[in-house]
Amino acid sequence: MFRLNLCLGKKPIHVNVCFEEPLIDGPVPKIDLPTHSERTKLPGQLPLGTLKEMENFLNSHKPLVMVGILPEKAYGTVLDFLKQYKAPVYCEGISSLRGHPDIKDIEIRSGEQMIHRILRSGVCDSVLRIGGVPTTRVWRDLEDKYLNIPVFSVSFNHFTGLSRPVQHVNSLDLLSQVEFSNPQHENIKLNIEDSSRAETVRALLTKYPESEQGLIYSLSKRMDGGSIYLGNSLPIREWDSCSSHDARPLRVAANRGANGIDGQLSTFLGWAHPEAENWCLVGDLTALYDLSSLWATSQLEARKLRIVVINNGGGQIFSRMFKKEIFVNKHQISFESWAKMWNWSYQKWHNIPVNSELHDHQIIELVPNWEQTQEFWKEYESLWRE
Ligand SMILES: Cc1ncc(C[n+]2csc(CCOP(=O)(O)OP(=O)(O)O)c2C)c(N)n1
Repeated sequence: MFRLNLCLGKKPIHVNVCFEEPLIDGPVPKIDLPTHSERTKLPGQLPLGTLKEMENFLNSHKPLVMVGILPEKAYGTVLDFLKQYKAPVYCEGISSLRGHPDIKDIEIRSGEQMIHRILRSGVCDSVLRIGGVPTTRVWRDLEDKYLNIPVFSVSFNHFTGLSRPVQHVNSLDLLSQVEFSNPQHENIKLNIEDSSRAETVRALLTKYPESEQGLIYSLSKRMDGGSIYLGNSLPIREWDSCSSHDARPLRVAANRGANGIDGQLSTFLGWAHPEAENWCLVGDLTALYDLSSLWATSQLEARKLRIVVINNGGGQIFSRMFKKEIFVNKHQISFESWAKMWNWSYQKWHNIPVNSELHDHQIIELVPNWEQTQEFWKEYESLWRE
């Protein structure tokens, strides 16, 4: 990660330069950065696709659609396309289309593991990516595990998001012009399996209401209609697997791509919507990395701001990756004094209250029940064992 803090004119600018995986898995080739007019020749990318190429792809494949982050102005175009094309679709939370009632019959709702099943079974023979580079782990597996699965990507920038050749068009607007015949998907069988699994996951979320996942499920309902910013690290993944499909947030976003746990609260403060209830969901280490962000409070325009810090005592994403505690950076820090320092209101929650009065500058320390979280994981993982 390469970071640069600039102060140009009146506005501070924080630039996170993002490098795509694979990072340093082998010798590093020299890359001559392309000029603007040469961008279509980025390494690993075929010549810029056209409408015709996209039509050929859509008509000759049975793709699984993955939708990543979208600009707000593209929500309608993408939704219309999905409704007409009718292929199975996995919408990441940050697409803001997750759980949209119009795609209920085609949306994969039981979780990322279902994508693996679909790709392995051959129900879908390719991937159509729409929007930003997906944060979902499966996307990375397209580099090696699913190397033979063709990928077509329709985005709003030049990043193909994979180091292997990908057909890529840099315009979401093309989705409203493209013509196709509907693919022959085996949707019915797929839907039954997905719905019953989604139902089982929901049952687990209510069985363990104070687990980290159960809290996110209930909180997502409480955030209905809100503007939601997801910070690192588990909140992004847990939102995708555990938030309620019935909740309809106004917009959901994250600062992924940069991947840094720094600057997340500052991003949220700048991104907050003047009319909506703004929620920020971050891990405790992520919050600790940006404690000074609240210094800007006195300069903020009036906004309803709720920062929810999931305090699970460290970087718990690593507790599942590595068996060594040292990676977790365990701590017993509480966020009450931090709230006090910047004159924000503070509440500590062990469950999600149905009604609780919140202030415009509100910090909520959300403390999951460790045992319930572990029990949830155990049962959740056993669901997906073949
Ligand atoms: C600037 C920066 N430093 C370190 C990392 C490595 N990193 C990724 S996730 C993570 C832990 C995040 O912990 P927390 O915010 O508590 O979230 P949790 O894992 O508990 O969900 C760390 C240290 C990073 N991504 N960015």
